[in-house]
Amino acid sequence: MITTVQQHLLDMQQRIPGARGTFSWLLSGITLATKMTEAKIRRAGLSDLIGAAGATNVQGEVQQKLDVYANQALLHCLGVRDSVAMLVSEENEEPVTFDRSPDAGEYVIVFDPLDGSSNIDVNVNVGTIFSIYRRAGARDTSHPAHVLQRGCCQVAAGYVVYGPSTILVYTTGQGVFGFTLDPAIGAYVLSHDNIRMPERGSIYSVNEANSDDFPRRYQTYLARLRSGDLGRKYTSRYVGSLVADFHRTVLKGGVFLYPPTKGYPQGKLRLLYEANPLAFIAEQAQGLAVDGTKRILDIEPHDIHQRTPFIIGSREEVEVFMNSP
Ligand code: P6P
Repeated sequence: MITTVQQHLLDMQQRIPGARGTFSWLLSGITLATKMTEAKIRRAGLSDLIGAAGATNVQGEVQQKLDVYANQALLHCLGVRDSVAMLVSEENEEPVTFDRSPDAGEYVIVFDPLDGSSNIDVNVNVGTIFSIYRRAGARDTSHPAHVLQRGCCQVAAGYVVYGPSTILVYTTGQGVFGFTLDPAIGAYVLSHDNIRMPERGSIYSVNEANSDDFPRRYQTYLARLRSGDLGRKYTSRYVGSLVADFHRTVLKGGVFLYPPTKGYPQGKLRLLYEANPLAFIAEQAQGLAVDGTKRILDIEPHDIHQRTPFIIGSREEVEVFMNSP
C-alpha cells in the first residue's frame, strides 16, 4: 500500500493548529512545480535548457536557463492559489505580492527555485528549497514584516533533491518525511518515514579551498575532526550543491559548514530560503543548525536576501563547534 505526499499531508494537516484544506492545496502547488522542473532537468541536454540564460539575478549570479524555468514554475503554480499573500524567491529582488483581499492570502512562501544550478551542466544533483509562514498579521499584504519572521515561525519547510531519484523531504513540525517521485505514476510516494539524523557522524562537508580564509575557530574545529580528536576518523564529502550535501548529512549524520570567508564575510548561504528551511528540518530530525553563536531559527531577519554563516548537522558535531573557543 503506498502513501502519497498528498495523503500524508492531509493526515498531517489534522495536527497543524488552524490549518485547513488551503495548506495541503498550497503544498500541492509546490509539488506540481517541482515535477515540472524535474521533467525539464531530466531532458536538459536535449532541449536547449543547458547553460546561462544571459542575465544575472539579484545575487549577481549568472542565471541558468533552468533557474528561470524553475522560478517561473513556482511563481505560476503558487500565484494561482488564493491562500498565498506573498512569494519571495532567490531569483527576484523584491517580494511578489498579489492584490487579493487582505483576508484571503494567509500564507507567505519563500523559496530557492533551483539551488546549485551551475552543476546541471555536469549532471550533478541540484535542489529546490522552500519555507512557509503565516502572514504576520499586518493587513497590507505587501508589508515586508510578513516575510521578515524568525525561522522558528515557519509553518512548514522542505526541499526536493533532483538526483539519481527525485526526493521530496518536508516537515510541518511533526517530524521529517521523505517521498520519492515514482515516474510511473507521477506521484511522490513515502519512502523515508520519520527521518532521524544520527546523533553523530563521520563526514564533514566544507569547501576546503577556502580554509585559509576561515576564522581561526573554524580552522581549529576542522583540524580536530581531521585529527581523530573526537574519537573517530572523519572523511570529507563536498558536492558543492547545498541540497545534496544536506540530504546526505540528514541521512548519514556528520556536519556541513559554510563559514565566513573574505569573499562572503557573512557566509554565502541565504538565511530565508536556504538556512532557515534546512535548519527547521535538521532540528525536527534531532540535529542542530547554528550561525556560530546562536540557533539559525532564532535569527531576526532584516533583509529578504541576507546571508549567514551556516553550521548544520548531527547534535554532537554541532555542539562540539558551539562549545569551541
Ligand atoms: P562554493 C551553489 O551555488 C550554492 O549556493 C550552494 O548550493 C552550495 O552549497 C554553495 O553555493 C557552494 O559554494 O563557494 O563552495 O562553490
